Amino acid sequence: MPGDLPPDYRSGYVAVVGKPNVGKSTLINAYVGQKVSIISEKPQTTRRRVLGIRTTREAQIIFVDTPGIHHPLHKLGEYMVETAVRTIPDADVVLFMVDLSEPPSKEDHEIAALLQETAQVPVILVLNKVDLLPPSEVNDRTSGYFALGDFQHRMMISATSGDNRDRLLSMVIERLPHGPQYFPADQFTDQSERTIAAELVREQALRFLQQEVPHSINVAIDEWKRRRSDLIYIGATIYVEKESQKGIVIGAGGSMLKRIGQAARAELERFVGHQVFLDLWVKVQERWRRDESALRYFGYTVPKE
Ligand SMILES: Nc1nc2c(ncn2[C@@H]2O[C@H](COP(=O)(O)OP(=O)(O)OP(=O)(O)O)[C@@H](O)[C@H]2O)c(=O)[nH]1
Ligand SMILES: [Mg+2]
Repeated sequence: MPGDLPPDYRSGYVAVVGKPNVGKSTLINAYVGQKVSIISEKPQTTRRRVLGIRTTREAQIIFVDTPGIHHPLHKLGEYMVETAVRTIPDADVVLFMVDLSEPPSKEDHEIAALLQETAQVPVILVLNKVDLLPPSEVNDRTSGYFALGDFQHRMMISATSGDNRDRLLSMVIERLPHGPQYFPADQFTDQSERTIAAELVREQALRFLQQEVPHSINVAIDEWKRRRSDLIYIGATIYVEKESQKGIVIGAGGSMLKRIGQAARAELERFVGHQVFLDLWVKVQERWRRDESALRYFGYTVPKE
């Protein structure tokens, strides 16, 4: 009950930004204890702003997952970068995440400069994937990242193995303002069931497909029906940009679509807690990532200010 909150209760928005593939979504899912954002080993997985909410007795931490900031090659990419950049001024704390398994890149430098210019709030430099770095290289690698800018708060973590995850969370909570619970204590995201379901299908497409094909995919949920008390029917369409990609997604004798479908169904069942019948279709929407109206149709639009 909000009325029962202690007077020193803290709450606020924590934007997690960085270049693609550094582990932003992995960390947020770990904090929330649910898959609110999909994860893949391929860059540019997250396309939208996704809230991951963790409510404890001392604080409500609203993590804002963002698309990786990069040099966009099409309108979808521009939308993604703008979405990420726009979260910065509204945050109470910013986590700037980098990947310790690689040296700093041009993108890391650019994001660091952007943050130093625009962030009016505490920025914590989060050096992720420490588990991949041999101990003898830690000093050299971290000093490369410290040189990105004057970040007073820093934490070396592993989002997957959990090293320093709790310490980073305490560091975040200490920097949040006093405030109420903005969301009910049992709400863990702002994403609808259907949106999460579409993303779970896309996650499996990202996993099994290679090169440009997985990035050319968009998934839409067309139907969601409870067939029995313990069975949900989900009809979904996988959109690709070209006829040749449609062939790849379907695979010889439908083998690829079957693989994606089976793996996605298992994820969906875990998510809804019921048996799922997943009906997958593949359609071509020519060059949709460059087409303003197709992007609008799929819901990739930046609200007007
Ligand atoms: N070894 C290791 N791998 C990690 C760690 N954190 C994330 N990963 C892996 O890094 C890859 C990218 O993780 P994501 O969470 O999708 O990265 P992201 O920053 O959200 O990427 P975008 O959404 O593309 O911007 C996945 O294969 C993760 O399993 C870590 O601490 N250690
Ligand atoms: Mg992500």
